[in-house]
Amino acid sequence: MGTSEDLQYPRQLLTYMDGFLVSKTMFTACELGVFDLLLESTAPMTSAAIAEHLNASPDGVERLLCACVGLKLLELEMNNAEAVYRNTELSAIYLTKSSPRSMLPMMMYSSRTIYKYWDYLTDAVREGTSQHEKAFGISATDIFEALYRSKEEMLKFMHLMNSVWTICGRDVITAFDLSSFPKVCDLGGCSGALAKQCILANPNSSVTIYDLPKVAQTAKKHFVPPEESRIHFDEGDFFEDPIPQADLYILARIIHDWKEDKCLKLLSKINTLCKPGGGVLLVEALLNEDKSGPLTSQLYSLNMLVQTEGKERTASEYSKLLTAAGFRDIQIRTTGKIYDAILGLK
Ligand code: SAM
Ligand code: ASE
Repeated sequence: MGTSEDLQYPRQLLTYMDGFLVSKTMFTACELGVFDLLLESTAPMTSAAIAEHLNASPDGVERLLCACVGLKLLELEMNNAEAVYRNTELSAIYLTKSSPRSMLPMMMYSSRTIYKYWDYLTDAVREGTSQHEKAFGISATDIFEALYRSKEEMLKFMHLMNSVWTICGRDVITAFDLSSFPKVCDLGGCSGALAKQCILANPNSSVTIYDLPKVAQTAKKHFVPPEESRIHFDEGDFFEDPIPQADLYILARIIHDWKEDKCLKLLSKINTLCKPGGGVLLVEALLNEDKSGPLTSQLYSLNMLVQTEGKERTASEYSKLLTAAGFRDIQIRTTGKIYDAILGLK
C-alpha cells in the first residue's frame, strides 16, 4: 500500500479495472461448456476440436482458451507440435456440471443476473434502493416477487442458494454443538442444502424446511429425495403465517435480506414460539466490527443493496437484533470461509 511502485505504476487499480473481464472470461467458458467437454474427453483437445464440439468460432474459442490458460483455469501442453488443452484440477472439481462440488450454478447466476443488476450499482448507491425495475423491467415492491420473476429465475436462484453449502455448509453447521436441539426448523430453507448438512452432522435431529409455497414445492420435487425421512416441508409466509414449533430455528441468509423492522418482527415471532433453552442460529457473511473487511462481505453488502432491502452486518449488529428480540447468551463463530454462525438462546 502506498509504496513508490504503486504510485508510479497503478498495478492494483488496473487489476481492479479488469476484474469484470476476468469474471466474464470464466463465466463464458462455463456457459459454453468448455470444462464439461474437457472432462468428458479422454485426451486433451486442440482448440479447433473444442470449437467444433461447441459449435463456436475457431478464432473466438482460441482466444477464450488462451485467456483461460492465463487464469490457470486450463493447462496448455504441446503434443507433436500441436497445442492441446486440458482442465486444471480446480476447474474439473468446481466448474463442471456433474461434479459433486460444482460451483456452476453460482457462476451462472452471477453471469446472468447479478451482472445485470450491477450495471445499476451507481443508481442503487444514489437512490439507496434495489434496481429490479432498471435491470429487468419489474416494478414489484416485494423482493422475492422480483427475484422470482419467472419459474426459470426462481430455479436459478434455488440452485445458487444450494451450491454454496457444498463448500461452506459443514463449517457453519458444526460451528456450534447442535446435538441438544432435536427438532430443527430451517426458516427460508429453500432447496434444503443446509438441512441436509444439519442431519449429517446431527444424526438425532430432524429438520422442517419452511419456505414460500412455490419454493417448498420445487424443493420437494427437485432437491430433496422423498426417502429422506428426517427432512420435512412446511409452507407459508414467515412474516404473516404461523411457523412450526422447533427447538432450534436456523435462519441462513434471511436477516441480511431485510430492513431492521422486519428482522425484529421475525426474530420476535421466533422468540415467542421458542421454549426456554431453545435457540436461533443465524448464518450470515459477517463484517468486521469496524467494517474494515472481509472484502467478500463488503461486496455482498453492495449486492444486497442492488437486489434486496437488506445489508450485511457486524456481529454486534446481529447481537443487538437478537437481544432486542429476547434472546440471550449470544455466541459468534467465524469460519474463515464466506459464511459465519451466530447462536442465541431463549
Ligand atoms: N436459507 C437458504 C440459504 O441460505 O441457502 C436460502 C436463503 S434465500 C436468500 C432466502 C429464502 O427465504 C428463500 O428461499 C426465499 O424463498 C425465502 N423467503 C423469502 N421471503 C419469505 C417469506 N415471506 N416466507 C417464507 N420464506 C421466505
Ligand atoms: C440473498 C443472497 C444472494 C439475496 C440475493 C442474493 C446471493 C446472491 N443474490 O439473500 C448470494 C450471495 N452473493 C452475493 C454476490 O451477494
